[in-house]
Amino acid sequence: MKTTTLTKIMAAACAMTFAVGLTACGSDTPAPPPPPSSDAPPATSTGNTGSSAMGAWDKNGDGIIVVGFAQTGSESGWRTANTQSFKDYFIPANGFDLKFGDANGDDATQKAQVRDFISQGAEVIVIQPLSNDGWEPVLKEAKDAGIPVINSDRRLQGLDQYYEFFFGSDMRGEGDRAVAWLEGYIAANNLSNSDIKIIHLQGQMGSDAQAGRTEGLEAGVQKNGWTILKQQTGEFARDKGQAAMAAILSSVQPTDFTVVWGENDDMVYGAIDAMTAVGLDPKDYIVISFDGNKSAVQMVKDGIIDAIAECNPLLGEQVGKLILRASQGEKIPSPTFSQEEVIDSTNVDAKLPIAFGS
Ligand code: GYE
Repeated sequence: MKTTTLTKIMAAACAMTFAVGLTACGSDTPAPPPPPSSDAPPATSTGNTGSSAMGAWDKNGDGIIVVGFAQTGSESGWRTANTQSFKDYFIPANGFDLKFGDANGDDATQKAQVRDFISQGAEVIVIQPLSNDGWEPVLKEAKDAGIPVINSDRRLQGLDQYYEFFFGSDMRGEGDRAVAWLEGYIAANNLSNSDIKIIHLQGQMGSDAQAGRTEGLEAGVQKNGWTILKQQTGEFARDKGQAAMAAILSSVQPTDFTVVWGENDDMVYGAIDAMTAVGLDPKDYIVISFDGNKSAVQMVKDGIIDAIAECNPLLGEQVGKLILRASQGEKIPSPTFSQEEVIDSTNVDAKLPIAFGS
């Protein structure tokens, strides 16, 4: 059991009395907090419909809405599942023609692709931004061209006036839920806040997904007196997570840290690779991840990962249906967040069969 093995790590670094307290631990699985929901007012109709059956956003009235989709790249399992969900739903049979923009992890490329969508006359643009920075001029251009913009996945903070609605995850909520899980774990296992020493692998800097999850952790650290021992980005990718963790492990002792907080599953896989490469057993540490790919959920089942703050990538159909409603003149509540919770040993059997990806 995790807390027994964790005892070994802590016992080497902490006072004997504390180690004895750990050995006497009980359940390690607090209940997750309730999921978040939209903080926006209920939908109302503006009565604004176009001539096409597809509504006002089908400007040329041919029954198909041309959607420019600005995707970040293919950095993670989450991203692969997310891309597929858009390609599956945004098809002519559902009234869509999807123009796919792959930014390949580059901010400037992504903004250039959105400008191309504008100049090529896309009827709607969906933006899943790499980062939060520098979007205002591009969004103004779309507005001036009369092209509705939808923001999904990572929220463009502070730019709500430029998009029709946001649909995706509450990233700060995910960070807060992971913190609440760790607080519960500490209480259930009679751990001490002073022994929570964290290696923090951050996602792509400047993205809402990184910022929200990091802010949640930093608020938890501040509130509880935990320590962040090392903080480094792995850009949401397995190889970069592995490299970041390997570099960190070359400068810390195995007993210096007790927690690995990785801001997505892929970086956590990389961190685990780096740990095992130097003979560390991830089961001896508290490992917290984000997303919930099937392999990661299996690792919760196997006791390797302790908790995953869920993040739903399957946004394509939901975004598509909201676009159709908005095109018929309905005001879509914004922001609208996916319902998400924490996966741990208490609910892993229910979560494993429905987990996304591989
Ligand atoms: O957590 C990560 C991906 O924006 C929610 O991006 C998304 C994040 C996700 O690369 O795996």
